Amino acid sequence: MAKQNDQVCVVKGWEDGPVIDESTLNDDLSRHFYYTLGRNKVGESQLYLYNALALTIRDRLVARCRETNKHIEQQKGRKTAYLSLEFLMGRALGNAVLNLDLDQQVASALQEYCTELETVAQAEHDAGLGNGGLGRLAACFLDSCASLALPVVGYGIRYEYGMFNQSLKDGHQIEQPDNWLREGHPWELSAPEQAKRVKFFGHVQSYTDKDSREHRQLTGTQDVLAVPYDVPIPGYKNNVVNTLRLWKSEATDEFNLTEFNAGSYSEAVAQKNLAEQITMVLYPNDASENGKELRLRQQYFLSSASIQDIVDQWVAKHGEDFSDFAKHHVFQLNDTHPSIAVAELMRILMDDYELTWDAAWDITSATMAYTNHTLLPEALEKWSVSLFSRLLPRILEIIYEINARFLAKVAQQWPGDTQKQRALSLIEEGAEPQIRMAYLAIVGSFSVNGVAALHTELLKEGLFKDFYDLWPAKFNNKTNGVTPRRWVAHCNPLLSKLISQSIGDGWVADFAKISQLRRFYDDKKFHKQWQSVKTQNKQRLVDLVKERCDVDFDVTMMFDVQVKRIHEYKRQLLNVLHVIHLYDRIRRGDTEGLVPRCVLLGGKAAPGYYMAKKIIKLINNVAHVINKDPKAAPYLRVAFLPNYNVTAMETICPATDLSEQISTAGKEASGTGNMKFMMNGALTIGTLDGANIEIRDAVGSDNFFLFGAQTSEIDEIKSRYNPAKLVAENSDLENVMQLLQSGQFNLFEPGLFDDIINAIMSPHDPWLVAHDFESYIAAQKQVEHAYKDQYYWTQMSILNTAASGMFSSDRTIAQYSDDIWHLEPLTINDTHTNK
Ligand code: 26Q
Repeated sequence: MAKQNDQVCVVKGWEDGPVIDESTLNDDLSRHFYYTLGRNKVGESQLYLYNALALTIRDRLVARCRETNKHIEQQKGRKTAYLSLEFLMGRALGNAVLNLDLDQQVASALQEYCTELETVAQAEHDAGLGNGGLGRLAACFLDSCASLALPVVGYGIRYEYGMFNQSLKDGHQIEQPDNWLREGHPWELSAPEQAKRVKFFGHVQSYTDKDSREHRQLTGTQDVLAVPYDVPIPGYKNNVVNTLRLWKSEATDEFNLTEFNAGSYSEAVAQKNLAEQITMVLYPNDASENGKELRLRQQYFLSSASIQDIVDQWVAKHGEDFSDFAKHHVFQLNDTHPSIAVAELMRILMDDYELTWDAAWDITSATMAYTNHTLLPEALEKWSVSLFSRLLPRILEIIYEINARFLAKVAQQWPGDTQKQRALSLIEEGAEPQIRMAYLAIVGSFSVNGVAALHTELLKEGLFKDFYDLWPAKFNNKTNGVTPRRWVAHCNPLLSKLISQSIGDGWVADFAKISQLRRFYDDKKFHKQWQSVKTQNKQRLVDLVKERCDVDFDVTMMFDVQVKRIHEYKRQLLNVLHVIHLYDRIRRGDTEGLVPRCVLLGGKAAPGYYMAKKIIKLINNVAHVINKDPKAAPYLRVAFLPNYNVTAMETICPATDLSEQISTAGKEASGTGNMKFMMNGALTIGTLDGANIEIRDAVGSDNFFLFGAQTSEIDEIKSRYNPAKLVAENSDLENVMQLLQSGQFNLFEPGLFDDIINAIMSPHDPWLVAHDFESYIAAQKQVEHAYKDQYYWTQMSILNTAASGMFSSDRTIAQYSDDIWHLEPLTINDTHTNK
């Protein structure tokens, strides 16, 4: 499209672009291969073929994306902007082929190149723009929004470097930069003409307009450009293609010019670097790392660019009348990371469009909604007031004003209670006053939600109790979910085929239908097929573990898996203690009832998290000792899979028998790995924490291995906690600690694990590892007992998959839409493929 005389000029006959259908896929693939990429040999690297195929698929996505946007433009209803510092997308190709229903055409087109989709797909780098659960949740949500035909746009950051690549050196984690864009990213389309200007630093000035109204204005700012890169998000076989808009920071031109005119060329270039630094790298911590200025810049950069984008679109369509804005827009804040958007929308409405405080506040507090993802008080985000006043002086003013007005309400509710005011203030007083971002998000939002039933209850009773007392109606639960497209249909094709043969293929779009599998739980033939699928999936994991860890797993053994970020609260340590216990039994010849197991652990530690890194080293040392002991080989093999990521999980979850979800009760907000395993027929050994509780409720207590202290018991246990006594009274634990202390796992590295031993033995251990050891070991015994009866185990496995319907992110998103967003689904016919 070209613009002429302010008229949009559309090429006749190409209003919607050329017609593209399946029959042209072959031709398009070769055109992209030979011409767009300029290759001429079929034997050329898979990378070119991957790129040609991605571009071929992208053409089809672009056509549908345009159509979807047209519908969103025309519709009168609301639209959601999902703001997140993280979108952990993984690979896009396989998912796009699945959602566009192109498997067969792609397979036949690739035949001409003597290859297949699975091979070509390996060339794609994971888009690892997230740390873990929160980022992957955002990615699953986008898939579900598109699949439910909901008008939702994701806003995030186009990090040049995503989550670091993890490798191991002598069992220690080594971080390497993830240069994921090096070989190009064929899915994105940039729109530099829609760049936004984000203002940092500067000074606030007042001026009075002709009606004697006072206004505030920022001067002397240092501006950075936010350039959008759009990634298409295809819905499942519904012709909807939504957009994920990722912002890249760039220097502004005149910014360089002023420096250049002053004769300081090098400073100008250095300033350019400063601007481009903002979107250079993802922070690899999944608990807040306090105080880093660059992180705050990222947060404001995303929030400001995204809010400007929506407001600019509004003004282009409706002019400067914002009275209906809140009817048409919702901003969902993925944790507090983009919560500065509350103040930014206020700033734009007041300073740029001259709305009064009250008018701006009515709009802001009716459009913002906040999702909390953590119960750990130490993980709640805070920023120093002094940093804010330097970097974002106008935003700080607005936050002060929000706080003043809010504290007046608090004073009304609790007259004379200054303690209450201090406790609820958005500003935490002290030597270095801090802004409490969660409080800003709660005060500025009409909805506050937790991510699992227990989590939401604990927020209401604990962390946010006073706010709940003030505004009970704001609080709601939205139990997390994961997309069954990626996490079953795509990653487990064998199981998908079996399921579809049995109950039809409606489950992919409507995962509640998966409950129909229950019918087969006592069907012998079905059992055999179910087991055969599991064994084949295990073989794929065997190959991966051999290649990455050089450890021999065996499909006839039980696959016991814990993969997730390494955190003390997730208690990988407890898992290791069980492994050491099994090894101790083997050494003592106490092998009766032992079920041969392959134990797999994987996950990244935040680079500055000392204990997490020690735990990785311990896992590797324990694995090393066990794997080289021939006595252990028939019973136990242990591996730590380096660089656990989305793509690795796609091989891991279909192959898992036993899913380890063993966090200290009350600490894991939800968990989502637990759901992926369940869908793929794994049984869970777990505590009553996060969504485990709902998983157990759904599948029935007989089909779940429960252990450990409950949340309600934790305080009392802590008040009398004495690990030394527990060790003395439990010979299994005593033996395990003995082995650890004896240096069995660190023969040439004395003292290496002292900090771990001390943590377990500390009466102040917040994670209660020693306390839950006994019941964990007992639950593991039940697992063995159950696994020995393969018929019984297979029944439970089928029941787990059959009961996993509610853990589809389609269900979660339907609830977000019904209760918070109030969106109308789009209906889009396939105008491009003439279907
Ligand atoms: C904040 C400030 C500065 C630097 C980093 C951060 C930061 C980044 C990522 C803080 C937290 C995160 C990620 C948190 C996270 O992944 N939480 C998980 O969210 C999942 C989805 O709701 C839940 O299932 C998990 O229980 C929860 O731990």
